[in-house]
Amino acid sequence: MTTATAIEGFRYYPGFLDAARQRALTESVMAVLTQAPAYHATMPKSGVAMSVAMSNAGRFGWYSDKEGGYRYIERHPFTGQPWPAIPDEILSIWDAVANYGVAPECCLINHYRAGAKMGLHQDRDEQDFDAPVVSISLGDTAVFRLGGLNRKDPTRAMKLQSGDVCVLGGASRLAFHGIDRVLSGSSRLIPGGGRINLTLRRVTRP
Ligand code: MD6
Ligand code: FE
Repeated sequence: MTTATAIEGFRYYPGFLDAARQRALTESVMAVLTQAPAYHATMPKSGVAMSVAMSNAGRFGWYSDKEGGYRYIERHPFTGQPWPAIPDEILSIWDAVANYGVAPECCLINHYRAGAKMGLHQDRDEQDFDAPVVSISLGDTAVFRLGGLNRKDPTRAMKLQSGDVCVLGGASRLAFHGIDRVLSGSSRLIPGGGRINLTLRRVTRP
């Protein structure tokens, strides 16, 4: 049996946000989603819709569709409006854990309803891999899978609960990762149920 060794630069902060901060954060995310409604991006070439609903805050938003592929765009693809600003309480989490001198430019909001998951992938649509990606979990518990720099490398599964924060920096910045499944009904935080994951990113080089 092989065990994946912990990859350099990956940090996990279980229970980083207490219940009150989780509620406050959820309210600000819901306010962003009112301005910038979540949508189902489609995969390049196949055009198959992703099971996770997405939206963004910040100067740039991550998006994908059949023709254009994976990319960052400065306006909501359907409303045409600029993305809402990243709420201050989200920026303060970056300040606390990113160890990177400049503010993030994108907060990708991933909303998992029953049955949604995310295949193993690398986050490599950014120009700046020196900046980490900071992930914040809210709502239902997820089974997160973290591998290495090659798709075939051994992986390990870990549960991400509401209030957990993790950082993919250093060598782990380009590690393969995904969400195997979400444990439906494990939390009552998100209105209507499910899980919300926020990832904070730099898109351009400072
Ligand atoms: C999720 N997370 O937790 C998916 N990406 O729903 C990610 O894809 C991710 O957790 C980059 C860095 C950390 C992550
Ligand atoms: Fe990712």
